[in-house]
This record gives sequence, structure tokens and C-alpha cells, in this order.
Amino acid sequence: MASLCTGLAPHVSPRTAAGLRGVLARLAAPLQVAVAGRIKSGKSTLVNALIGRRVAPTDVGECTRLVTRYQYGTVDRVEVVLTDGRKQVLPFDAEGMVPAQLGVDLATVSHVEAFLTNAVLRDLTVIDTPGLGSLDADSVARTEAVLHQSGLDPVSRGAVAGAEAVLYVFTQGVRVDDRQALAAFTAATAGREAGPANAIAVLNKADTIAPETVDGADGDVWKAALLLAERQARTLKPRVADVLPVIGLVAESAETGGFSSADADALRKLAELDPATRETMLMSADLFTAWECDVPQGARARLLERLDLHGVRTALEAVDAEPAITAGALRRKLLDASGLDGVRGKLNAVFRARADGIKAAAALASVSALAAASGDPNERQRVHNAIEVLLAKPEAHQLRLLEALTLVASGAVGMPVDLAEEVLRFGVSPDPVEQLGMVGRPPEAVAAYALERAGWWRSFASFGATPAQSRVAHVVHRAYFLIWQQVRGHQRVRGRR
Ligand SMILES: Nc1nc2c(ncn2[C@@H]2O[C@H](COP(=O)(O)OP(=O)(O)OP(=O)(O)O)[C@@H](O)[C@H]2O)c(=O)[nH]1
Ligand SMILES: [Mg+2]
Repeated sequence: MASLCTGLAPHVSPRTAAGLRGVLARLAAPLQVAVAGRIKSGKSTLVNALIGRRVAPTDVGECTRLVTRYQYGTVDRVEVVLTDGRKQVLPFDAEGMVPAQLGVDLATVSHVEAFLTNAVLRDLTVIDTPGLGSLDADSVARTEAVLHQSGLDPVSRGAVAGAEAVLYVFTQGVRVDDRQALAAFTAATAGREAGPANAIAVLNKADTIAPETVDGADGDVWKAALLLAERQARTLKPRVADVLPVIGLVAESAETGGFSSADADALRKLAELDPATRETMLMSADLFTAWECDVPQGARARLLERLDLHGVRTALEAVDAEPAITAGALRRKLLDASGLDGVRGKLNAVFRARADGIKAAAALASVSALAAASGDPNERQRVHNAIEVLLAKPEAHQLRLLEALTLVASGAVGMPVDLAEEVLRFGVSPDPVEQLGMVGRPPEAVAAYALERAGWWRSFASFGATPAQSRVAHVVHRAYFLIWQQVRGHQRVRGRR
């Protein structure tokens, strides 16, 4: 993609050339992941947990209404980018956060760039977005109106569309069958279709789920969250690779030092209360802070703010199991209970492992858009020809596969359900055996299956498929063929040994 851009630049109009330079710069930069979702769904809290530092203001402040890009820099600083392109540099506030008040007229602000020395950001830029507007109206028509008028302002639309991958934040407030939410999230990626290769969803605030409302949860909050996430996944796939439950607040406190040794001391004291008092206090936030007990109210309020009731209960259970537990070990327990490791793992598997492919696919979409926007038909043709040449190269197979996945996921190319599912499996993991759903099976079986499917897709491409299906089928055929070659290669090596 990079050589396509450099090759084309001297032969196109200055405007298109400037666009190509933009695409080139993006290709060289870390993968950009936007965190998107409804207002107050816990996006900024999750951003902090992922970065491992409390930098994004949550709850209040002007910044929750602005797009903020957290990226790697050698010096910590905040830049407020104005709509006229000027920048104002600000320091982080006394607590190390992006200042809640910027001291600039918000109407003149485009977005905020925050540079941090955190290692996590070396290969991932995280974009915090303002929440999508309220979507509780019943009609889809109204949802559309909300989205196109006020639900998502042009700046955040640009940020999300500009992002190469998306992490959608849901809460259980979104019903499984909530088509509106789905429509909203699809629209949020305007310009770049979301699919299993570039989108993941989380069911956030899992701690607030009432387990008795979920069949099969046996009163267990985390089990309820897993079941709900699974149900949401059924509705949201193939738009997203997966839906994972997470407790962003607990993850943030455990990862950013928000949970202190004073908090651990307070918990140890609370654990010593008689069981009846403790149960009563854990019934509600009000009871927890107002009840008469030895632990100062301020310390309890702090615990609630950092962990909420479910987090406090989890921590108390850890203390019960190990009364002398250190603050560090308690923090680790909380992190485990938050589900953040699962989200990180998914981010790595879906985004990081394929960052080059995702970036190239995004660049391809941008270059196509640049060509479409050009007024000169010759220029359009020149760009299209260059893309055709690129896609015909064997190395472009990954790119074609990601594109095919997106076409099928978005419904742009219609497929019978079982075939669509088969195609979309290529998106679940970069590991070929997982893609075939054959983990643990002997290589001979994997190779035989890949070969059989390669043959099937080849004939489907030639007979019975529409032209659009046929293009996808060719790519799928090749994907199976390459897996067959790879697995057979391993077998040979083993045979020789
Ligand atoms: N109980 C609980 N509360 C959470 C969790 N995550 C976030 N919150 C709380 O939810 C509120 C909103 O969190 P934010 O992170 O500011 O949400 P946001 O989506 O960034 O909000 P906007 O940017 O205003 O749309 C805060 O009070 C958080 O403490 C969670 O996992 N559990
Ligand atoms: Mg926010």
C-alpha cells in the first residue's frame, strides 16, 4: 500500500497527492483503535484501564464531550487542536490527568491530542470518543435521525471513521434484540465497515448486572455477564469478532494505582465485621457508607468510588480466603475479577496480531475514497488500475481476505447463512487451525478438510455464484489452499524427523 501511494503521488492532482501523503503517514503510525459507545457506558474508564494510567477524565468535565487521542510521545503533554488548525499546549493537571476544563471556547476545539510515555501506546493509539446520544426511542427511524443530526457530531464521526479498529462499549442496558444500538454502532464506523477483523465489543459494567434476571446464572454475577455477553454476541456477530464481559471500574482501579494500600487496610478491617453486619452493609451503597462501624466513612466512600459494591464484595471474599493478603496480591485478584486480561488478549489476537493487514485494508479504503472524490476521470482510472495491480499480487492475499470478510459481514455481498459463517470464521483468529474450527484435531484431518473446502469454493466460484460471490469465493478458495499447503508442510517436516 505504501509503494502504491508513493508511486501514484507524482501522477495525480495536488489534492489527491496530499490525501495519499496522509494515508502514508497513517501506515507508518501505530494502529488506531477508537473506543465507542453510548454516553456514560464507561468508555473513558476503560481507556484508563487499557493505558494503565488514570488520564482520561470520567463522569464530569468538558473533555467527556471531546474526542481525545492518546498516543505515544517522549514527553507527556496535552495539545488542544483548534478547528482552524492552531494548537495550544497544556500540561496534565496536578493528578496527571487531561485537564477537565481546557480554558478554551469549546466551539473552537476540534479535538485533543494527549501524548504519554506509556509503553502500551507504542504500537496502539487509543481514541476516546464522546458517547453516542440517547437511543431509547422505539423507532429505528428516530435512531437514524439522532445519529445523523445530533447523536454523533462530525468530529467524533471522523475520529471513529478514521480509526482503523473499534472497541464498542455496551452495557446490559442494551437489550439483546436492540437493533437500534446495532444500527448506531454500524453508523459510528461510517466510511469504514465494521467486521470481525476490526471490531470487538465489551459488555461493560458487568458488576451491575442483577444475576437473578439472567436464566442459568445461578445467582453469580460473572456467570450472568458471560451468558449475556454470549447472547449479545449472537446478535452482534458478524459485526464484531466477539463480545467480552468486563468491569471497567475495577480494572481501572487495579491497573492505575487507584486502589491503594489504605484501601486494602480498610478492606481487611471490614472483613473482620460479623457476617450479618457485613451482609447488611453490602446490600446498598447507602447502607455501605452510612452504617455505623469502625472503618471511617471516608475510607468506605473511597472504596465504593474505586470498586463499587460488587468489587468490594469480591475483595472481601479474597481477604476471607487469605486474611494476611497483601495490597499487591489483592490488586491482582481484583484485576483477575475485572475481565481486563480477556479484553487485552482479544485486542492482541484480533488487532495487534494483524495490525499490518488492518492498516493496509483501511489504507485501501481511504485510497479508493480519494479516487472516488476526484473530479478527474483519468485520475480515478489511474488509481483504480494501481489498486487492481496491487490486489492481483500473491502477497495481497491477506488484504483480499480481510476485504472479503468485511464485504460478507456488512451484507454488501449476500451469502447463504452457512456459507457466510464459514467465511467469517477466517476472522476469528489469525491461527489457521482455529479458523477452521479444528483445534486439537490431527494435522492430516486439518489438511484433508482444507483441501476439500478449497475444492468446493473453487467450484462455487465458477458455478452457481453471483459475480460478487464469485470474487469472495476465489479468495476463500485461496485461503483454504494456503492453509492446506501450510499444514501439509508441517506434516512433511514431522515425517522426515
Ligand atoms: N459500577 C461500575 N461503574 C462504572 C464502570 N465503569 C465505569 N463506571 C462508572 O460510570 C460512570 C461513567 O464512566 P465514564 O468512563 O465517564 O463513561 P463514558 O462512557 O466515558 O462517559 P461519556 O464520555 O460522558 O459518554 C463513572 O461514574 C464511572 O465510575 C463499571 O465497570 N462498573
Ligand atoms: Mg468519556
